[in-house]
Amino acid sequence: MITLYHSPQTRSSSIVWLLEELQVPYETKLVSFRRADGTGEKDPVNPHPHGKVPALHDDGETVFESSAIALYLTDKCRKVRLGPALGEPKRGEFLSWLAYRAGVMEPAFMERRLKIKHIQGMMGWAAPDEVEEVLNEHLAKNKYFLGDEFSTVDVMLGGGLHFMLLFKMATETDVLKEYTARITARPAFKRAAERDAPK
Ligand SMILES: N[C@@H](CCC(=O)N[C@@H](CS)C(=O)NCC(=O)O)C(=O)O
Repeated sequence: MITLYHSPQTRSSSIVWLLEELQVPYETKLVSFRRADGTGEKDPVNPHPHGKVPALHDDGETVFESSAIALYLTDKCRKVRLGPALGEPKRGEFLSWLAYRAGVMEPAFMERRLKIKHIQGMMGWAAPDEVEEVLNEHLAKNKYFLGDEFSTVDVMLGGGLHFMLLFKMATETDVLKEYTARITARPAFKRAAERDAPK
């Protein structure tokens, strides 16, 4: 049984959405974590080395960090195809966009929110305006990140983008609005949101 260490309405919610898309049995273990407002604490049951969510246990394996968990699940649970397998066309593009959420998009928008000066050539990510340009340009030409095929990238990067727009960390454009409306209309997204809703 897949166990997701989870806290509602956090980055681990993307993994709940992914598990719903993949239609595999899973359980969630709700854990506490250190919040930005100073409340909460690391939960000793959470296997993430920094006590962050998400983390996952499956079949004797521990996986932490959203991108790693997303790739692990997409590769392992292939009853539903959510991206090209190793050796298939577009695998490189799939991996690149999958890494882009935690490696480029999140730090860029966080840099903007915290008013950190971007130093070209030093930061490991691109400046927020440039990230927005790339995302808008790509999604203006493609229904989903991989073209016509919905994939894990839309759950992870698209879901992250949806969150950034909701919290005004990214600039709303018609292209991004239409794209995020398209992906959040999916039944699996709605099931995950219902599961996460405050009771
Ligand atoms: N790089 C991690 C980020 C995970 C993360 O920071 N999650 C937040 C909740 S949304 C957290 O657990 N924060 C607690 C902390 O920073 O100690 C990933 O992509 O999975």
